[in-house]
Amino acid sequence: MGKHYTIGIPAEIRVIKNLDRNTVNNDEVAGVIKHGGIPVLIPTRNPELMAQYVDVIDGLLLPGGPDVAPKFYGEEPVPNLGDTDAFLDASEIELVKLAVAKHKPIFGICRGVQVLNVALGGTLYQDLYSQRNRPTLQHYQKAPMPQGTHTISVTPDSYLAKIIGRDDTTLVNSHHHEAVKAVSSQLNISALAKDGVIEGVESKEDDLIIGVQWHPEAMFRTDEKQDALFADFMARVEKFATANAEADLSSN
Ligand SMILES: [Mn+2]
Repeated sequence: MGKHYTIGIPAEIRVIKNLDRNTVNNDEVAGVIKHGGIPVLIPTRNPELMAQYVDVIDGLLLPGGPDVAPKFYGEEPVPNLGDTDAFLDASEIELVKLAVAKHKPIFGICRGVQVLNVALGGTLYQDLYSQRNRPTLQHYQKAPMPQGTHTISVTPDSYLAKIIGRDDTTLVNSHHHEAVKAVSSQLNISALAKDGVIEGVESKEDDLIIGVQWHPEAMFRTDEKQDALFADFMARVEKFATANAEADLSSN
């Protein structure tokens, strides 16, 4: 691609551990750079500035991170809820709403799926193991992150199926104890674990939003399917940026 598109990645600030510095997962940055994007880290202490950030990015990558504060979907915290940061949540929820309104593609990873769902009106399990009354697989793996541990069933006719196929033996890594509970009315389920836990969501009407509950950024270097998720993201960014530019021209 000729133009380098800018990809906003919200930066976590480790307030929880009293480390006052912006951090982001290097692997997500590396995946974007590999496919020609320019990552732009977005500080997350000022949710009111997110409209300005959305104006300067072409796509939004929501990385993994802490749990989502349950107040954002109308619940009180249960005992097994993990670390949360309401400024990070508020900033990312604002980014999702604005990116959707301005047709900027989104790629959500792990926590990113959860933020997507909450921003668009869905709810979460705060903790799968204490809240889900069904047999549940190990979703917080003890294997190294680049290694897949549980399989997924990809929804027929989903956009995700076009990217990674529907091989029932596809292994993904898993590092979560939260998961989507009630799916947003704006999203479809694109993948399930064999225990029924939701592992992927995507937009209903187009390919603006793709979210996966696993960590492709830890696998893309050695796994073609996971690499394809980053390639597809940048292709979507180029497609929507071109369409947005044409729409701007015709409205002037
Ligand atoms: Mn999982």
